[in-house]
Amino acid sequence: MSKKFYVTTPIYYVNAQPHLGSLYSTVLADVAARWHALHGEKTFLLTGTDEHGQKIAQAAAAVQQAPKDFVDSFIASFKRVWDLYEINYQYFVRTTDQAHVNAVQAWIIALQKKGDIYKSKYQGYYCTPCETFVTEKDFQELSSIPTCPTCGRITHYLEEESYFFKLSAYQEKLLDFYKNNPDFITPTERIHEVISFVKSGLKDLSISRTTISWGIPFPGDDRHVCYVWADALNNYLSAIGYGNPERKKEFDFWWPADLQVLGKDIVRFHAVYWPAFLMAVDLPMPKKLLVHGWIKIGEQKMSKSLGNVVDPIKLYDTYGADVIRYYLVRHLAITQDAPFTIEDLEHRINADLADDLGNLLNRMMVLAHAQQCTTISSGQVWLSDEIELQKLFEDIVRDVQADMKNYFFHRAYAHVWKFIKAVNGYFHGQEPWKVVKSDRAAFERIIAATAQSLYLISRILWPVMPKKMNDLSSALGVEQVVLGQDHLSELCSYKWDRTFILQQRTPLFPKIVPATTDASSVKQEKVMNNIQAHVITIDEFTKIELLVGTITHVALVPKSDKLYALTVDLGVHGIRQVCSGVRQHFAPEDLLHKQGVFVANLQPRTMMGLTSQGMMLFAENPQGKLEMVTVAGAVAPGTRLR
Ligand code: ME8
Ligand code: MG
Repeated sequence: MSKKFYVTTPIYYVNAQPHLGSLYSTVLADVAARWHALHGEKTFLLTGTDEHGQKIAQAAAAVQQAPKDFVDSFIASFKRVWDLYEINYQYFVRTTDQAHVNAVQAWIIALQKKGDIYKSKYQGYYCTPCETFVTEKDFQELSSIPTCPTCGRITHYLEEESYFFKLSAYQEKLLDFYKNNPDFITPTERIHEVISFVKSGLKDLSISRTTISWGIPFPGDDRHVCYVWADALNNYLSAIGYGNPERKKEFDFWWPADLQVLGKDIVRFHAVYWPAFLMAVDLPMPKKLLVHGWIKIGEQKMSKSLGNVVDPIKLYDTYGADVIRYYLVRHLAITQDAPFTIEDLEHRINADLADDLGNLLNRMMVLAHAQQCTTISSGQVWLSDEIELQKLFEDIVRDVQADMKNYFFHRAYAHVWKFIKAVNGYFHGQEPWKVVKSDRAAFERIIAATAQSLYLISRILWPVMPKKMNDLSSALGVEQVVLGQDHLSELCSYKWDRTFILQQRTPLFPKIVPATTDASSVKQEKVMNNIQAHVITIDEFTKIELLVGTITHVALVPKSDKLYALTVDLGVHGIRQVCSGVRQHFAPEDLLHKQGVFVANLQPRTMMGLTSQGMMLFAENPQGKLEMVTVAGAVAPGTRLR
């Protein structure tokens, strides 16, 4: 039976559409899975969505939707992005799935039986964006409200009854585990921060909440819901059948995970809590965590809450999937944080893909077709230049394998480019366009060696650019990669004896006209989704004159069932007439003598023949009725808001 490879991505919060950061982790997992598939292994890529907890409940409430309707509304766009980017996932887990709910409850019941859970009270700080309890050792002084050690945002104080998991009991076991498995995390250096966190002392972990209701009911106590991370981490088990006796065989086949991909923001959850959760139910540890850095925009992490995210669909529309996959894997080193810029993206696409690889293929194709040399048979006699290329490839495959063992994708694929450059150098140096005039056999040998090389490239780059490399296979007239077939063995002992029937093809990697620096920032804007309103400066804000005014008269406007003409006392700024379309929402006496907030320096407008010298502010309540914006205590008319 072939080996198996089970790889997971984080499950993403569904409070926004997927962005380039979520795509990055998912592509890395997909490339790892395809790399193992290339060995003939049976692979399982799991991805999905994290749908419970306070953060999601708040996001749903903000748009007045029921949490389940709210989370449902994001699923199609996640799946669409994964499909566009050729993510070959075997299962998409949702934490609101009944199977997941059952598995989490089964896990809690197992912990209860074991005596690892007790009831107490949580008193301390909580970061809702990170859904994390912030322990005292995360902040030094308690003179002010602590900020979250992960995201730096202000936390809030919580005091509630809670069930606790005896995390402290696992401190020594965890330390032993790290010691015996120094390669548990890639890159290995990251394990040091984990060890020092655990060494500094683990407190028991609160795993239930009573002040929120959007979560999995806690077994045996309906007033509690499961803490979202205790719920979410178990997706890696629930998706393959944990807790379901009918799926035991399947679960035993896939677990433990061979690789778990995640960003460095959530390493503590995956390298401390998660192993302890597994130890508590006597399950083996995942074999490896791949912890990558952050994609940044300028100096800041790309994130939903900052609203500086790049939209993968817009990128796809402009560049296509495979070149973006290539860029993410090859040019963002997993060991580092890296800024994303359109300028760099376009530069790399042109340099690596259009100039190096695409051009090699084009030149060979044009020449081969012009000379009717499109059928390439095996049995060439190679000379020293070709033998050198063959040796180089043997080294390259070994180097690629070594780096892929640690999932250092950027290094692995840099080796492949050494080979591509060498083949380019070979082709150029041999001058087949001249050779053909005097030595047909030599010409055919050059074309053949180039075709053999391109064939190897099409296989070894397939995990990163599956569609383009299948196109390359077709252009060479050979079969495409078959999932689960051991192609890698062939590459390791390649005989340079394939036969090819070259096809006419349009260029594989068209060159992009690179934008000038100015234009590229415009292009970059275009691929970004600024979720938040455009950021303004304080100077821009102070241009808006917001004044408190007292309504001294409310008049109906003839022929209008919407408008009132308000007379507003703005103190030293004078008496104004302000038209307001709120007649459906307020009777005149609701407004009369009230203080409201007015935009006082709007250009005057004519409404139903009346001049309006300002705008009164309102906010819509959940029932769709308007509420007045006012100040909590009486202030002098004309007081400026600031
Ligand atoms: O944390 N650069 O979900 P999340 C690189 N639901 N990767 C990034 C990134 C960036 N700028 N931004 C996000 C959660 N990511 C939890 C996970 S798992 C049981 C629960 C990627 O939607 C990266 O993998 O905030 C990061 O860890 C993950 O998205 C966080 O996604
Ligand atoms: Mg996050």
